[in-house]
Amino acid sequence: MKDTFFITTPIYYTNWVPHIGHAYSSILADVIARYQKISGKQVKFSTWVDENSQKAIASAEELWMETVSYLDMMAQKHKAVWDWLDIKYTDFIRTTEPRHHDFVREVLQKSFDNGDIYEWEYEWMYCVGCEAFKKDDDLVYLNKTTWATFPIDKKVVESDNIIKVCPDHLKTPDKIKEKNYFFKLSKYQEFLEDFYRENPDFIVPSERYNEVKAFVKRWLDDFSISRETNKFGIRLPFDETQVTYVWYDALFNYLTVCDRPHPNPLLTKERGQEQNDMKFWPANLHVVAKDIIRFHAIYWPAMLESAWYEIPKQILTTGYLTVDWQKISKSLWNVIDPVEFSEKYSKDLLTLYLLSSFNIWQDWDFDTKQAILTYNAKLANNLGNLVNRVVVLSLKMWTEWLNWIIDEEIKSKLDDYVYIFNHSANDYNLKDTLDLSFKFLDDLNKFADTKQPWQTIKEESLQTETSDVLYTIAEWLRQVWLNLYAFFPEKMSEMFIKLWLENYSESLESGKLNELRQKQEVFNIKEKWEALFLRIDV
Ligand code: ME8
Repeated sequence: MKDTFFITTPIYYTNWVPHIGHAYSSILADVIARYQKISGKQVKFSTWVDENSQKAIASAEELWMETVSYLDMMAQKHKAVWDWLDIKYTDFIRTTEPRHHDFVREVLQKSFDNGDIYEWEYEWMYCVGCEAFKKDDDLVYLNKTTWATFPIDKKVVESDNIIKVCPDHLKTPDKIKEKNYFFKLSKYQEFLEDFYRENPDFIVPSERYNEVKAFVKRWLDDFSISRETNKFGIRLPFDETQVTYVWYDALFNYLTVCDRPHPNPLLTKERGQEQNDMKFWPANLHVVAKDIIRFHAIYWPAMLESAWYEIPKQILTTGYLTVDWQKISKSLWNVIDPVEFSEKYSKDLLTLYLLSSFNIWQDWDFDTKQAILTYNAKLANNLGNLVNRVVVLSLKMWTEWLNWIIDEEIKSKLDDYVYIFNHSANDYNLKDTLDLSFKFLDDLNKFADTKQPWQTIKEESLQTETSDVLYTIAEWLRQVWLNLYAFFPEKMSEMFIKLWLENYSESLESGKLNELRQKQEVFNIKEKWEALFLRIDV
């Protein structure tokens, strides 16, 4: 039986189609899932849409559409983006599906029976943009003349011109006074602190973990898990007049996809799923950005503990992308569509830029010119040139390479490379794996410069030496391609075929990365190749 690996992306809101920020999380998760799969794990990868939100209802109203028709349309639009970008999810979920409603009602009932949910009438503020409750501390002042914001200060007097707003959406939260049900988060404070202590790698990177720990240490308020006035959503099983708070329902999507596989048997069969996928729980990895870390790192473990489920192993938290240094937003007209972008420049360019140009903990301003330069330097030049060199020279040698030897010094570098690559990939440190691979290719380019096979090839007496050098380069390239397959599967498959390694993609897809790494291959280059990564003009 293969080891299992379960990875998730957030389920995205459908008030708009996914932009480059959403694509960042999905591409990151996709590469990790692919790497785990080629390394031999049985992978489950879930994604799709969070539909019981007020934002989506408001968007439907703006378009004069029925909520349900709007949601159907948007769910398809989202799916089309991920399919176009070749995100190889194995599971997809809409939170309006009956299987999710049933499951959420079941877990709510469990927590209610445990005494973790109670009724309370209260007055609070709610930001629809965040789909979250707000306290004064969470808000900032906005000067409506200058649009400048500044921290809440007791000395400032609110006026028509100076108002309190949510710092992310610059809107005054709605004031709500109603009867709600609350989850006893405060009861779980000690549990969470113990859990964090015992699981020092629960959140990566550690900067984000420290923020979460500091937050929990201060004070945890119980939070509202239902709304009286909303009509759309999942009804509470113990009070049908109330609808479940969108975050309480959304987080459980990760478990619904395990406990209740997709209802369409055709899809389930196609994706090789079984009736119940609970063997994948607890999830190995949730990929999220920093905006929703508190929901995943604080609410979620407590909600799981309350309903007697194990807690996921790790949360990988990215920074936030901006465009022109502004929050990505349709009202600012700075939304970059990942499909349009990839159609214009290639998906490989997008993947390379998002995963190699900055560290996961960093916020980053998306820069198209920089993305092109990175692609030209790394894929078109560094990798492309080396491939070209080895192909042109091999053609001149008119010989098949059998059992050629690898240069000893290079051999030890190769072993180090593969070892560290694995280590970084298993730590989900994709920037390191790419940096390492391109550094390795640099070294190989230098090796070629030193050995000058294009000179030695002219000497009959140096034939063996020349073919050894070429074999070394080809073998080294083969190793890099194996590692880069998870990032650029289509192009790497083409490369394998050109080296006459016909069955490679199939073997990788069935988890044979390590076996292929150990193989001794005979290369046989018979024809000139077109460049696979064409340079792009800036
Ligand atoms: O929060 N930079 O959905 P959402 C980086 N439905 N990542 C970004 C980003 C940006 N500018 N913009 C979006 C929700 N993301 C909830 C999630 S999960 C149980 C429920 C990515 O549509 C990133 O992963 O607002 C972020 O956490 C997520 O999209 C927020 O997506």
